[in-house]
Amino acid sequence: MTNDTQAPEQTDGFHLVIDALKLNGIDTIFAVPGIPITDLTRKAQAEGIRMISFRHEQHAGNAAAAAGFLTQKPGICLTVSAPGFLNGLTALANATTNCFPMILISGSSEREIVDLQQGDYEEMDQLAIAKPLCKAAYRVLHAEDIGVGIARAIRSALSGRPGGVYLDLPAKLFAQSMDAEAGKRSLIKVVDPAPRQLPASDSVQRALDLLKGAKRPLIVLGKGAAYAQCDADIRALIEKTGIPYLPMSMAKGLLPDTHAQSASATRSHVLAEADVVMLVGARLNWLLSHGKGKTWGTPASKQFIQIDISPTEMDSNVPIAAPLVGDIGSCVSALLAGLGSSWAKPPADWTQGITERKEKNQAKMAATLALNPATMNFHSALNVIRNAVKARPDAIVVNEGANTLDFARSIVDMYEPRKRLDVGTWGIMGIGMGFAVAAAVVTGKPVIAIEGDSAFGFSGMEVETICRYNLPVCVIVFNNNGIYKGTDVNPLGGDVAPTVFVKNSRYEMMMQAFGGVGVLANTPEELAKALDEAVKSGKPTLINAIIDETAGTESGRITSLNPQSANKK
Ligand code: ADP
Ligand code: TPW
Ligand code: MG
Repeated sequence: MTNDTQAPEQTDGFHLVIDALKLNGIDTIFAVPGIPITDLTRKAQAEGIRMISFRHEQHAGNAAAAAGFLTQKPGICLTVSAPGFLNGLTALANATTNCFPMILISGSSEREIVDLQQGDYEEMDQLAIAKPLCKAAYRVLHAEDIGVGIARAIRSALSGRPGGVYLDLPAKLFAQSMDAEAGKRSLIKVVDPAPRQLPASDSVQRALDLLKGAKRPLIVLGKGAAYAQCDADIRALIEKTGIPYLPMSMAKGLLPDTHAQSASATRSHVLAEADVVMLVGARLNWLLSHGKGKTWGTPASKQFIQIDISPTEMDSNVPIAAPLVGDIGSCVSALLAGLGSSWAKPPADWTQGITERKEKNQAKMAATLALNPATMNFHSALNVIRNAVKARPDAIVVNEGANTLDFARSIVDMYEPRKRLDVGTWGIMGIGMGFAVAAAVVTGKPVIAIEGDSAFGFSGMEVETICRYNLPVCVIVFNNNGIYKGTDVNPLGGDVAPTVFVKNSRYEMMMQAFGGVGVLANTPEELAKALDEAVKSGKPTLINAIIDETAGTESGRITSLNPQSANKK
C-alpha cells in the first residue's frame, strides 16, 4: 500500500477532549471514574494528565475549586452522569459562590432518551439542573465542537468574576470519530482567558480623593485580592499609604499577619470607627455584616471605596461612594501610580490608637495561649499549630468546623499569600480533604488540615486518597465529641443528642487503615511532636487531638444566627 491509498488518520471524542485540555495547559483532573467516562480517565492518564481519583465526587469537585483558586487555571472535575454529576454539583455551586474558577465535566446519558424521559441508565437533564448553579453551562453534541466547548468553558470560568462552569458531554460523543487533522484544527488555544480590565482614570481619581481626605481609613483585603496574584503591589499600596488593613480569612498571609499595619487583633474597633473603608476583592456580605448595623458603628458614618471586577457588586448592600471596577492588579497599580511621592500617612491618633489596642489584645491572647489546661482545649492545641506554621510559613492550612474554624482563623497566623483555604462564603462543611488534596497536588507543599470532628466526617473517606497518592497532608481532627461541643443530652434519654458523636472516637485509625500514620494526641506536647514529624516526613498523617468537650460554643462565633424559638420549651 502506498501513502495515498492509506485511510486518513482518525481521532475521536476521548482524544479531542484530552487534547483540548492539554492544549490549554490543563495538567491535572480530579475525578471519580464510571460510565461513560472511565476510558476518558485512563486515556487522560496515558496522555500524561495527572489523574487524581477520589472516593466521592464532591471532594473531587472541591479539589478542582481549590486548584482553580491557587493557580488561576480552571480546576477540572470529571464525573459520571446523574448521581455523580449531582455529587459534584455542590462543589460547583460552592466554587461559583466563592469566585473560584472550575469546570465540572460530567458524562451524560442519551439525549433522545433523556428528553423523552424514557428511563435511560442514570437519566437526568443535567444541563438544565446545572444552569442556575453556576456561571455558565454548555453541552457538546459533536466531536468537531469539543474544541469550542472547552474553550468556552475555560473563558467563562476565568474571565471577569471567576466561577464554576458546567460542561455536559453525552456518552455518544466520546466514541465519535473524525479526521485527525481536522480534529486538531478544531481545537482552540484560549488566548488571554482573563483579560485585564483597566479601571477608568476618573474612578481611580475619585477613590484617591476619598482616601486622601480620610481621617480614619481602613483597607479590607478579601480572597479576590489573594486570587489576583498581585501580592507585591498590594503590599506596596498598604505600606506606602500607611493605612491599617484587615484581611478576610483567605486573604490572611497576603501580608504576614504579624505586619505592623494589620488591624486583625482589633477588628471590631476598626470596623466601628473607620470613616473611609476600601474593599479590595471582598464583598459586603454577611461576613462583613453587610456593611451596616452595630459592627459598623454610627449609621452612615462610613464611605466605601470598592475594588471589584464585577460592576454589579457595587451598592449591593450599602452605597459605594467610589466604585473602582477592574481587575485588582490593574486597579492597585493605578492607585499606586496616583499616590505620588507626597502621600500623607493617616493621622497618628488613628494608627497609634489601633496599635495600642492591638498590643493589649495580643498580650491577652498570648496569656491565654500560654495556659496549659489539664484537658487540651482549642487554644492550647492551636498554639501548637500556630508555632508549626510559623516554622513552616510555606505550609498550606486548610480549615473547617465551627469553633475549630473560628479559633484557628484568629490564632494561627499566616505569613504567605494563598496559604489558607477554608469554608469560604457559605461556611460550608466538607471542603477539608478535597482542598487538602488539591493543595498538596498543585503546590507540593506540606498541608495542615485543621478539622472539627464533625467537619472532618464530611470528607473523611478521602484519607484513602491522601494515602494512595502519598500526599504530604497532616490532618488534625479536633475531637470534642461532636458538633460545637460534645455535651448535649437528649432530655428523653434513649438516642444521644443530635450534636453528639461516639465519644473518644479513634479517628487516627482511619489513616492507619490505609497505611498512613495515625497518632492520638492528648497533650500539646504529643500534638507538637506528631505534627513536627508529619511535616518533616511528608507522610500522610492524621492526628486525633482530644479537645475538652465543654470548650466550644454553639455555632462558634455565629451563635446569633441561630433562630430562637419564642416558645420556652
Ligand atoms: P471574602 O470572602 O474574602 O470577603 P469575597 O469572596 O466576598 O471575599 O469577594 C471576592 C471578590 O473578589 C468578588 O466580589 C469577586 O468579584 C472579586 N474578584 C475576584 N477576582 C478578582 C480580580 N482578579 N479582580 C477584581 N476582583 C476580583
Ligand atoms: C454542608 C452546619 C456548621 S459547623 C458544623 C456544621 C455541621 C460542624 C461543627 O462541628 P465541628 O467543629 O466541625 O466538630 P467544632 O470545633 O465547633 O466542634 N452542612 C454543611 N455545611 C454546614 N455549614 C453545616 C452542615 C455546620
Ligand atoms: Mg467538634
